[in-house]
Amino acid sequence: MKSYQKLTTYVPQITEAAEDAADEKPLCHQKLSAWWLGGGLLMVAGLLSGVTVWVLGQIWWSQHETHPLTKCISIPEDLRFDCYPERNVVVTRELCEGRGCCFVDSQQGSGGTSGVPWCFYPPDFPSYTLGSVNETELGMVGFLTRKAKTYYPKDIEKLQLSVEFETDARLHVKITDASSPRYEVPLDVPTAKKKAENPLYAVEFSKEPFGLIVTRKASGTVLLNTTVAPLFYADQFLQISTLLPSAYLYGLGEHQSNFLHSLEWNTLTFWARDVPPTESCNLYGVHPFYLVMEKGGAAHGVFLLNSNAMEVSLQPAPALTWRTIGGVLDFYIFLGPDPNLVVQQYQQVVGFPAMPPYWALGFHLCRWGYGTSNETWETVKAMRNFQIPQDAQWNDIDYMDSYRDFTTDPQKFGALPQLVGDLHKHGQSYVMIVDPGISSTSSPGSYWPYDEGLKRGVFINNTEGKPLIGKVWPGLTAYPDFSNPDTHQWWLENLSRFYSLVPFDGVWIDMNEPSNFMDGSSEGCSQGELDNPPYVPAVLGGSLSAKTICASARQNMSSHYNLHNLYGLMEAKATASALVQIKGKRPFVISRSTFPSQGKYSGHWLGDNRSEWKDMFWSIPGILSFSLFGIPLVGADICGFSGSTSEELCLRWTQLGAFYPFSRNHNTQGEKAQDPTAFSPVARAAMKEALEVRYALLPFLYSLFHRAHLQGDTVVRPLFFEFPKDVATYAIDRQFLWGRGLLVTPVLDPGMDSVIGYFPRGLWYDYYTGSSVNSSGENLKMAAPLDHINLHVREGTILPTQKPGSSTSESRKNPLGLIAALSQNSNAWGDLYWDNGESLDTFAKGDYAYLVFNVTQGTFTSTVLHSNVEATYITVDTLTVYGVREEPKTVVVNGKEWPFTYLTNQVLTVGDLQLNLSQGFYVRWL
Ligand SMILES: *[C@@H]1O[C@H](CO)[C@@H](O)[C@H](O)[C@H]1NC(C)=O
Ligand SMILES: *[C@@H]1O[C@H](CO)[C@@H](O)[C@H](O)[C@H]1NC(C)=O
Ligand SMILES: *[C@@H]1O[C@H](CO)[C@@H](O)[C@H](O)[C@H]1NC(C)=O
Ligand SMILES: *[C@@H]1O[C@H](CO)[C@@H](O)[C@H](O)[C@H]1NC(C)=O
Ligand SMILES: *[C@@H]1O[C@H](CO)[C@@H](O)[C@H](O)[C@H]1NC(C)=O
Ligand SMILES: *[C@@H]1O[C@H](CO)[C@@H](O)[C@H](O)[C@H]1NC(C)=O
Ligand SMILES: CC(=O)N[C@H]1CO[C@H](CO)[C@@H](O)[C@@H]1O
Repeated sequence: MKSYQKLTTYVPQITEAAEDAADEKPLCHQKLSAWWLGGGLLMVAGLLSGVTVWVLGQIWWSQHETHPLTKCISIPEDLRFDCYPERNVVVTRELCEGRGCCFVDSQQGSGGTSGVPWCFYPPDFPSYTLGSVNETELGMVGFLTRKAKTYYPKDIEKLQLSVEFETDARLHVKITDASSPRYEVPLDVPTAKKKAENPLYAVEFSKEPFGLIVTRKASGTVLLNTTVAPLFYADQFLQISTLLPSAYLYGLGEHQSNFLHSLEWNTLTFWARDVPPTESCNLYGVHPFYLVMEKGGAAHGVFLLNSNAMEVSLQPAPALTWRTIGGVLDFYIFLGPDPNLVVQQYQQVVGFPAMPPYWALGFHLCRWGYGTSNETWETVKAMRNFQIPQDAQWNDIDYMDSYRDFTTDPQKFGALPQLVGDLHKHGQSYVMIVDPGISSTSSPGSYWPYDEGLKRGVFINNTEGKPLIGKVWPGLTAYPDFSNPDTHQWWLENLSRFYSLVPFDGVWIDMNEPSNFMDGSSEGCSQGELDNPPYVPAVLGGSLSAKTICASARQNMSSHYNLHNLYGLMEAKATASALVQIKGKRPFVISRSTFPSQGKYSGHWLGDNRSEWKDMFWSIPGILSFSLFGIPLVGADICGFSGSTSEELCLRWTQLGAFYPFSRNHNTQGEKAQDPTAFSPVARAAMKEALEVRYALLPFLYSLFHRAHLQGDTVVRPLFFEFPKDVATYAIDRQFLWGRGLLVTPVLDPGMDSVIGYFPRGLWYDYYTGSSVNSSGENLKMAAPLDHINLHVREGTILPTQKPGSSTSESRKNPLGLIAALSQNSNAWGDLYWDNGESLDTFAKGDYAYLVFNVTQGTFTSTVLHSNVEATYITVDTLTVYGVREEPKTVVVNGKEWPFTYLTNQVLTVGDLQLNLSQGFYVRWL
């Protein structure tokens, strides 16, 4: 919706840090870097608490060396692991050697700005030693001991290492304090009952210094080798490094970056933060999960189940360092071996995503600043007038009375209940924003959520045990503590009260990092070790309390220090559960902040992007990454949130956004309208056309969501998931697939009438015409006039489609079409999951239809594997077959001869079928 920076316009008394100015891109976690200028002049540039500081000074080189230079310089630059990751100091030889580390300024090598650390661990830096290892039922346990202290306070001297062979493809490695319990993420994870019998992995240890080595048995590939750098396990500094088998690394969100991460000394930070997406900054969500493609096309994944502030440093060795400031080291390693399986195996641990209601896959429209319910209504009417598909109308915070949750502005939004009634009458849905911050300044007795919240003790407290007060939209606010079960009940009661006034269909939860327009609280934060830990990861703003609440704040389950990154997850859980209780239907929740397992409760939008071409591009790596995180219901604000869009950008973005799993156009206030009706007839028509293609493909999209829900398949899919042996696909993030068979190649630059896309080896059919190209694995240039988005169907795919309507409640009544794109062997396969689109647990209850479509030997077969009453309402009207090489003489449907058309581009169409979906059928061409 909006971030705090916009507040300056409306509540001018709040001052903003320089980094937060709307147009200035904050630089996150730049290290103070130093390089030699002639004559020993050292120039230091860096970022300190959001302010760029330049320091010039004379530093005299000391000849003193603790470590023999040869030992240090013999370590290749790529294998130098940073011994001084702190950013707010200039690392001198004295400081470095004070830690017992090697200091080598690498100006001789790649130069001081390359990222090669000047201060790094020598090979004999003290670490833990592994004692004897005992077999357990599921694997092994051992103790790790450390003799020498490190330079961080409260080293834990004795650790317990447990290794569990949970499944053949899943290894669980946990390192905890051997003597006393530590905070662990309160996530329900499955536990194995017996040891895997034929694991794909082998585990070895280095005892002194301790190291864990995991190899893939089939290829001998070393997936993890933590021997390369010392293990740290202090109370507030835990660090472990590993070599990687390749530089093809993905995941590690939420960040604005290419889908394929750079390993050129790249640090990624994890601490939920409200900031418009910016490269190299910690953003709204936290997903400590990565996937690596190995040589030969196998893939593995690693998940660190830890919710503390952390960072991951990547270096070109290739190697990776995890650095977290609390909790335990709790790793899950997934062996795939193909990337789809890795993501499935990850979701077996964190949970499979919820099945969205069907309407959630329709087109959503929102803006901040409609101003009134009538203006919102006018937009809906304009969309209907032009017959542009729309399923849901949304409102941002302007619907509220003084920005307070669970209220409506009695004047401006007085007609909201009528608007919602009208939406429902037209088979459309209503979604409104709810922020977590609860206004704390209304006079007692006038604002129940606060009064009652206080009474029930549902707010997060400061260290004095009083509700912590920050500032969000309504002004001063308290923050509900969603780790407290009582809070869920209070949240439910307020949502249900509001529902009786405004019968909404879904909830948009924003600002749940949680965001705060002040740092910490209205009274600042304590000076204790939670607010000022010995090591602060590279968070934007330089402090854990930057634009959020104090880390020392007290929540029911633990400190905010531990729970911060879980705020959005816990709020989503409370909200989804409230929706189920209120409506008794599948909940629809879209959350800004996310954490592993979020997909069970909500989808995600990529936050406050800008109306710029570049931001449109960033959305693709964004949705691809969230596919890996098990949150398939994801999209970016179409046409851009902040700034002013152009017709061309908005048109291209609507074409791309028609293929976001979650497709919403959203705009900030004060900018020109950017809904499809706001543009020229030509642009409007092209937008409508793109959305109609989406609506036509919704049965296919819905079936993909079913597979995601059932077993963790991705919906939007990177090309390499389908072509893991084709290295040319590994860096692609300007194209993506829906499932295994629909390739989307959007235009991402202005002024283009063509687009270049990569086509992996095989036959690809133009979705619109059925004409094919036979690619040898090459880049192809295609026409891309303004009214066209390129879509290609992979050989062997069958897509179920449906005649589009003005909303899904309309389109769902229409007949289905089937598009079969034949492989070179003239086969194809597809499926359809169909149910009423809104009931809970339809699959578990058996209230669904599931059909498998198959083409072989000139025969299309629809096989009904499961059926229910919904399927009997639907007919199949048209079968279109792409790649029928010879014109058939006859077509036979269920034994009867049938009329058909055949085009020279090898497209066979059999129409007017009127076959009931719930009954199997065949179509044969001879
Ligand atoms: C391994 O077994 C020995 C003998 O029973 C025991 O003394 C030791 O504590 C065990 N080690 C671990 C890590 O459980
Ligand atoms: C693990 O890394 C260490 C340190 O770089 C190296 O000596 C060792 O050979 C590696 N082990 C394997 C199995 O690759
Ligand atoms: C909204 O429109 C209705 C009917 O068009 C009108 O009666 C009502 O006064 C309007 N409400 C506002 C707040 O403008
Ligand atoms: C916060 O303080 C209230 C009393 O103001 C108390 O009821 C509640 O239990 C406290 N919550 C936590 C997590 O300390
Ligand atoms: C947490 O919430 C439960 C349930 O309301 C309550 O019994 C318990 O005292 C709370 N604990 C703290 C630390 O607030
Ligand atoms: C499609 O039909 C062929 C031939 O009957 C069969 O071999 C194949 O297993 C079928 N595929 C599916 C997915 O049903
Ligand atoms: C603002 C609002 O609607 N608050 C409601 C929250 O829920 C309680 C209990 O149902 C109601 O009494 C409040 O009016």
